[in-house]
Amino acid sequence: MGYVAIAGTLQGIPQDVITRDNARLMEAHLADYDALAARLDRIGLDIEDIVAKIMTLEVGLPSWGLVTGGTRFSRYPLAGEPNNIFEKIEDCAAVQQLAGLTPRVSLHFPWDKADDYVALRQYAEAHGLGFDAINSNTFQDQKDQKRSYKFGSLSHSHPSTRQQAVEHNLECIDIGRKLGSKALTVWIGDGSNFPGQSEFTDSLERYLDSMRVVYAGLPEDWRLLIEHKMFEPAFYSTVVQDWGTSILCAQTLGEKAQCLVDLGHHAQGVNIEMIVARLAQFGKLGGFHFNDSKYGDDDLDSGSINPFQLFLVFNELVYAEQRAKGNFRPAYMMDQSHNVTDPIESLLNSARAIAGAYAKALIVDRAALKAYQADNDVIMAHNCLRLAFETDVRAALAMARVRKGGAIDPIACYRASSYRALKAETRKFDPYLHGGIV
Ligand code: PSV
Ligand code: MN
Repeated sequence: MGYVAIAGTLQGIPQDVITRDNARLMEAHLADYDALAARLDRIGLDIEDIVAKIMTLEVGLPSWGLVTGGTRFSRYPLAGEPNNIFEKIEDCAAVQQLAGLTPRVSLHFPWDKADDYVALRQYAEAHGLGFDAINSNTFQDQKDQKRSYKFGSLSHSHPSTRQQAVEHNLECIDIGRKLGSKALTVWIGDGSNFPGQSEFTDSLERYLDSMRVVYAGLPEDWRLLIEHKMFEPAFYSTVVQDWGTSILCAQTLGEKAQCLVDLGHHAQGVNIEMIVARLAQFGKLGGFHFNDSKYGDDDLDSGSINPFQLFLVFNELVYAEQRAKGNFRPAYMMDQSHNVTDPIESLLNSARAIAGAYAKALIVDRAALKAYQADNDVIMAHNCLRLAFETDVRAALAMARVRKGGAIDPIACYRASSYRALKAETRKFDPYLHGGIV
């Protein structure tokens, strides 16, 4: 099936809608931009350098984040939401058009299975999109699957179940090659719900044995991203529970193995920005799943609960980027579940929050910060961060979007386009579809 044959328009948000909406806001935007430029100039920064840097930021979209998510209690579908990976690509393209920093989609298999990956790649390319890390799924049982993952997958006590999980990961690599992806992200739900249910050391050994086979199947220029998670679905222990186990596994497996940090996968109160610094320092920070949380793995919109934490994470990322001099390239992706909002609007807001945190981290006066730290001037060192965080950088973000052909106000523009309502006219809608993630 070629992409031409697939229903849907190649143009998601009509260009004239973007142009019209930008014209409406341009005067105020330029006034805000000049004011921010003057403010940055006073602290020795050229706004043009900041905008140029913001324009280089790229964050992958999660294919599973384009449909309304759900909890284990219910899911409330939205008319006009996508039914398959081709329709998800269309929605990703709309996000990319408006926000300009999400040029790739991260797929999840088997959720995103297609008959023809060459056609899928062409379809994405025609929409201006590529593919980010491929995610394997050995945390659910699929129809016709021989062995169950109820008691684990890559670390399962039975070799045949481990073998099946390994084969699935190898198949993901194979699909990813066809799509032009360059990384495989492995998150497993393996763990235990009861003390005594499984042996910590043995299960990690079995996991590593399986991962060695997956690692051996990686193409030369690929990375293997290990995603840790402290709990859920296993609630007593998980096999890859934290960044310590993750980095040990990555170091054991080799160069191409790195760690992926999902912001929702830690104990409450954990200093995640410090984990970021440690992983980056030892060359093992390979990827990110951005989201936000109040309690656990809530998968809320990036920056919606704790924007200061997001800024502090980016403060470490920018420092690592500057220290590495071009040799630091973690794959930034979002991993969110949009249960009560239009997913496109949530992703647009998240893109803005992520870019905003990056921009604020860029304007931290690092020379002054180092000097204050050396002098143990606590308040002034802290204020170096606070002042950057408190700066309103929205005009710089808007300028970066406009220069990429995007919108000054992405959500206003999206609403003006009636995109979702138009999709609701052509896309199949099943209000009784209750699965959490499809
Ligand atoms: C697990 O909670 C996770 O963060 C992993 O990245 C999965 O692939 C994703 O969520 C699935 O929703
Ligand atoms: Mn994740």
